[in-house]
Amino acid sequence: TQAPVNVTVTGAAGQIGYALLFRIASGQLLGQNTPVRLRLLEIPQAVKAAEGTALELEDGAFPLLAGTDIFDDAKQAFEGTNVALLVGARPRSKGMERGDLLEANGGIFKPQGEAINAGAAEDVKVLVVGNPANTNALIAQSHAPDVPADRFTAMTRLDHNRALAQLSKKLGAPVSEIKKLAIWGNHSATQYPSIFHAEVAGKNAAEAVNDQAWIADEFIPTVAKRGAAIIEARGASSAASAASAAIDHVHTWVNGTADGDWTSAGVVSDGSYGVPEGLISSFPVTAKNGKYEIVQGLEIDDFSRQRIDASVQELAEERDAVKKLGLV
Ligand code: NAX
Repeated sequence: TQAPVNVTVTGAAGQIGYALLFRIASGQLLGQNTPVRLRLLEIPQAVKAAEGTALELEDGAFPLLAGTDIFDDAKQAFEGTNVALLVGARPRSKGMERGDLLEANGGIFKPQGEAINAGAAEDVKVLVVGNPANTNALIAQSHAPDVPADRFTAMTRLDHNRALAQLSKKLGAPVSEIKKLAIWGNHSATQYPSIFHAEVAGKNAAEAVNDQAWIADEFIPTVAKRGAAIIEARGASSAASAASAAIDHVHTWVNGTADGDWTSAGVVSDGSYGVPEGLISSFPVTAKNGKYEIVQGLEIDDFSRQRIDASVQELAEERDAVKKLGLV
């Protein structure tokens, strides 16, 4: 049998962690033939709660779970890791300025990047979920000079899935028939979910919708502000849907996208579509042989251009802010 794959999850005692760990243990991250060993990272105050979750993982008697170890030290948690899910982050508290938020997260993602650089496995794949996800990923990546930059990604798959669901409802078509949706830019309210290249049962989705006002005034804001709507309704931020999207992101990365389809992920820009090189921005991406690649050669209309530029501008500002703080 195959040796277990090491999966590190940070923020393991948080609400996304709680939804995520059981799905990893059940084989949904890497498949039913791949045993996993979980390495949980938490801050010292939350280690006890993580230990409680580890007891429950044991009680799941998952055939693929080779064991669970808990750490409060990043160097140890990322030792030998093959898949790193960076979920734990510093949330924005009342009255906190963006600079303070970026600085607090720099204090988390810089040492984690260094720890990945020092000890992760050769084939490590990193997904940053903790917000601000794109810029946290950039901070971690810039402190891991020995790891290929394309191993660092940020999660926009939840936005992608939200967009799929909204379009599916609008057209009365199952999500399985929708292809080539794309989230562009930052995982924030400026993100641009685009249906202009999307296909529904083989037809162009924007033509099938045939309602520009719905796209501009309903679809885009509903997807971009869905996180706030969940908080409003549930009294807590998205957790199970975020965990589900993290599973999808890694599963696709490892297993590839279907022919004739793509997905969305925050990846290091190579300058494609005018997105400055080095920024971690969401793009339409395909996955093949364990690599995400930006879909090339798409025509970008004026409506899309403006929205992509606005979100990328925000990413550039976040990068400049963390640069000033000496974090990248
Ligand atoms: P919780 O506050 O429930 O859990 C976060 C956990 O991280 C806590 O247990 C905390 O102790 C831990 N933590 C803090 N600093 C740490 C460190 N240095 N090392 C290890 N663990 C640390 O938050 P939760 O709801 O689970 O959300 C986690 C993150 O995901 C947040 O930043 C949130 O904003 C972000 N999200 C990102 C999404 C995306 O699509 N990219 C969507 C969902 C979610 O909002």
